[in-house]
Amino acid sequence: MNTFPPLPIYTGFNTPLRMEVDIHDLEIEGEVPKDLDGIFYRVGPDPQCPPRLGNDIYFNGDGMVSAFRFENGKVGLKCRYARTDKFLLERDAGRALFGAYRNPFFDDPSVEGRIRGTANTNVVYHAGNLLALKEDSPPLVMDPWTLETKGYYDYEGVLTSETFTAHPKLDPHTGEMIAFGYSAKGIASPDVAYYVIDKNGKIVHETWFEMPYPCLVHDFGVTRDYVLFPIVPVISSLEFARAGRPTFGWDASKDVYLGVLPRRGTAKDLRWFKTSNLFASHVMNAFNDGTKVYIDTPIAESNMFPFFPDVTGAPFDPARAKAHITRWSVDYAGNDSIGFETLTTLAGEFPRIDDRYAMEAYRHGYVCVDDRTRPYDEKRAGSITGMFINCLGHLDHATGEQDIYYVGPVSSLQEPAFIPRSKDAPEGDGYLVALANRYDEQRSDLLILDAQRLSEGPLATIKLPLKLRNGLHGNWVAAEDLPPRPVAA
Ligand code: V55
Ligand code: FE
Repeated sequence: MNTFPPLPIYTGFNTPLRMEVDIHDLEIEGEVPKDLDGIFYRVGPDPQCPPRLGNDIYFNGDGMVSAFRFENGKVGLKCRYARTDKFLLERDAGRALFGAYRNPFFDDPSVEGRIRGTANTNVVYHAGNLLALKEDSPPLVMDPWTLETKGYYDYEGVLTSETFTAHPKLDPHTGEMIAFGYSAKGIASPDVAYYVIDKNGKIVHETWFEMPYPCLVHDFGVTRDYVLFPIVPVISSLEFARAGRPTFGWDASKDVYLGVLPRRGTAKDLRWFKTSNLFASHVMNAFNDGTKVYIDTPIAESNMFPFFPDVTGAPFDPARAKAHITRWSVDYAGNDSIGFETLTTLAGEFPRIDDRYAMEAYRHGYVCVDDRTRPYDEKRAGSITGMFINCLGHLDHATGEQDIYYVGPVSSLQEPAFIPRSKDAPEGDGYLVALANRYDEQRSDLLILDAQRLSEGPLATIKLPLKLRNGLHGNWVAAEDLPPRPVAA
């Protein structure tokens, strides 16, 4: 009952940590810039209990939030589980009560109707709250200093969508948070709820619409004037779920759509643009010039999620799952076609930007690169399972230049976050922070690189005495934007 099955997602570097950590002053090689004052938050799946059904997908692990506190050249680390309803019920029971990912039909009857979220996908700070997010459930509020969980939040009852994206966008000019929930009326429902939340954390705009088919809508784009919904056929089906198959699957027969809505528009203003089948998930940035609207995402020829299998039974094709950052363009006032321009030869996913330039024309993008032509020492590091990132790439959209950091043959990287050198530094002038998985030592390091000089390698390596298994997303928050620090935090 308390042992994890000996599967790749539960063993080696993926062994669940299940440990909450406080380290006041981590060892550092090199120099952490003394004026960096803030917290790098990140979150990832870390299952508390062995899987109820004998196996599970990586995306269904309980959210473990890490907070790296930077102050005066020193760095501390705090890790806490997001105490979701699921986490608390299972801790109480001493075993897993919730079964498969986004599938309630194989849960213990005692948890029927409970929120199934794991809060494992992103941690976003807005209006004084740290929000731990999973796209199948409402935001879970945590204290930004103590990481104490306050509970799920429905915006004083105004959030009626059952779901809330893990990729809301913060408007650097207005302080608004732009968000949506898909399958907002339950698993595999086609409904999308779109929300604008003001800088004080109040929902000030809402509209509902239906997507062309029920599917996974992991990320979206926001420009100064429009909001963009890429619809890619990672379809969902209640029939699949009831049959005990994965609720989501890849349907290569379906077209791809881009929904474009004015930011304060309602369903009647929504336009659908259309193209043939392709795969996309994360968004680097989006912007508009009048009615011409652009969104930059990695695009692959086919499905990148082997655990959401092809609905026809076709095998997963890793070669066709390689993604390249591509600019989509549409004209809100024009016809329904979509133009595409590939922006790089680098294959990768997990795009980031200098978030001060979100929603507008921008120059600097960063991407996690999977480059199998680089050396990998399988003898020392073990075989690769799942997501693998061995380089960080900087794309200068103005010059087309690429600057690349390679992490070496016994390591891989997790998604970085950009930290501006100062509040008013020019775009791209700052740092990237990223976790490095040291497979040979079963340990993690947090690296700080100069975002303009990635190929020179880290300015500082913050040494962890433990490993943090692959997480999903995280964000830097400057101390001046946080609430006052409580005395003992
Ligand atoms: C993604 C990740 C998720 C999820 C749905 O990267 C999509 C895509 C970590 O959880 O539930
Ligand atoms: Fe994501």
